[in-house]
Amino acid sequence: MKLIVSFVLLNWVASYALANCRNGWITYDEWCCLFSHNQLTWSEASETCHALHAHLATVMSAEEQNFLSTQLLELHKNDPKLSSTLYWLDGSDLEVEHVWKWMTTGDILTFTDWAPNEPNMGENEDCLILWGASKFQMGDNACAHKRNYICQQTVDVDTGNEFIG
Ligand SMILES: [Ca+2]
Ligand SMILES: [Ca+2]
Repeated sequence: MKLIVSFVLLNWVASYALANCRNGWITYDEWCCLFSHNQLTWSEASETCHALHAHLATVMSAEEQNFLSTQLLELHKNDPKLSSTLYWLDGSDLEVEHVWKWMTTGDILTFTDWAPNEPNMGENEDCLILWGASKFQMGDNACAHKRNYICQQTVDVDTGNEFIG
């Protein structure tokens, strides 16, 4: 019984630690997410996330897609420019056309939520976006465009470790 209580307490402490993202970052599961206010090219956005010890956001499931699109719709609910607002994700088909990979891991995308008629521009559009015009479903976009971006990092769980042992 004591063990179970300890385990529950440990989980609670870990959850508490997980809930702490830096100011301005939003907690989701074991992630912290930052929705940018500025616009950069895909490469610049990727470098900016790295400088923050993060990477451009990956989307591994319908739940994650739903979280990001819901957050973005809320963030832009009174924004007249919603339909022309796009956010970079970590995905690219720069290496092999039509083969979309998460650049931070090199893994092929296993989940996609393409907007109608996307991806549509082949070699001219090699970077992955969430697109306001389609309630932030995915699209391909030219990497040199300046867009908003989403940085993502794993929550630092180290703060919970001092309770172990
Ligand atoms: Ca492409
Ligand atoms: Ca496109």
